[in-house]
Amino acid sequence: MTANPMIGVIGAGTCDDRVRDLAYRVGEGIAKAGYPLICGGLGGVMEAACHGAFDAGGTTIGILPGESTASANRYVVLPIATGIGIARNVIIVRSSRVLIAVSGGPGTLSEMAFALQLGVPVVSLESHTPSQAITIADDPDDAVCKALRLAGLDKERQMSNLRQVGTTRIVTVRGDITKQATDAIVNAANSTLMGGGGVDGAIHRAGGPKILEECEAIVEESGQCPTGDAVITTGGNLPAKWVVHTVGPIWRGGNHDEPELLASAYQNSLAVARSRGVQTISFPSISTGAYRFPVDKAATIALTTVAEYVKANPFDEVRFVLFSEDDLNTYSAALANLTLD
Ligand code: AR6
Repeated sequence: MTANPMIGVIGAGTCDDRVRDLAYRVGEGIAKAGYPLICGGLGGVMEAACHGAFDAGGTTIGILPGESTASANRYVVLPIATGIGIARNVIIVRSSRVLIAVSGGPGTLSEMAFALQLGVPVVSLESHTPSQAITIADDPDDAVCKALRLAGLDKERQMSNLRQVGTTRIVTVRGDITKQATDAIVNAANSTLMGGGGVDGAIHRAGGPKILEECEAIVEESGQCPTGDAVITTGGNLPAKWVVHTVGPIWRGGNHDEPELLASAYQNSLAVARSRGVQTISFPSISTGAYRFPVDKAATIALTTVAEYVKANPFDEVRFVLFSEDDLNTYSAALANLTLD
């Protein structure tokens, strides 16, 4: 086994939407666990896995045949000549601590056999695999978890940025919320709903004027949004279909119902998102910027409230998108410490 913490992903160049979705989620899972991903091929599984990792803020290396120009700006590409597929496979297998096979034909099979020969463990999402490979059909999250465990990487990094509550994944990532391709993202707005600085400004800038127009219509019809409440607009030009606008409390020492109001901002955001059929949603760290709520207290309230809510009202994923490394560490520690019964 190599000392490298890189995770290899292999699979077919030509594949259907189902396989592409599996590959995307494998890439995403690897990035969220904090590991770099290396994969190769022509489009298909490689593209989807790289995009999944890229969207989750991870590092990816795609090894492409010479002529391919596929999305080269989204990840590091090592172009090598077509026709030396074997060399490509050697690079991937040799660079990987563990290999995940998504789906493929004879080429993928021979890569798996080669990896196993070298002592690199293999987790496969399809059933036609060498007998020493671990087979996990159709469950990319489980495949990533098993792969990390097989490679001994889960002990190094405790997976503290992912917890499963019933059928809901709660994750913490570092990134920019305007780039998240979840069904909805949440805006830390103010009661006027007319935009502002921080994450509010970033969302209106990236989403375009349509979001403000919808906010104006809401205020005209129902008035301003009270602290702890939430409303919803479409996502304008954002990758997310919806934007939930919620108003967190301003920190005034902690004795002015700040914890209850913050919890209520999270609950009402989830409720209004559910009313539109949202299955995946990204939150920023509400109230901890301009509104000065201490981030460690806010993280515990946010995660406890969300975990409690999704027990009765599941989502596919609730993602916390933290802007700084410090905030990510604070939220990840709170997530790891969360008591779930
Ligand atoms: N993606 C993710 N997080 C971000 C981003 C981003 N693009 N930009 C900033 N953050 P704040 P609040 C983080 O001040 O405390 C506005 O003017 C930021 O680092 O945006 O609820 C509103 O109009 C911090 O950790 O929200 C209100 O008047 C977190 O998002 C007021 O600020 C929240 O910081 C709301 O204040």
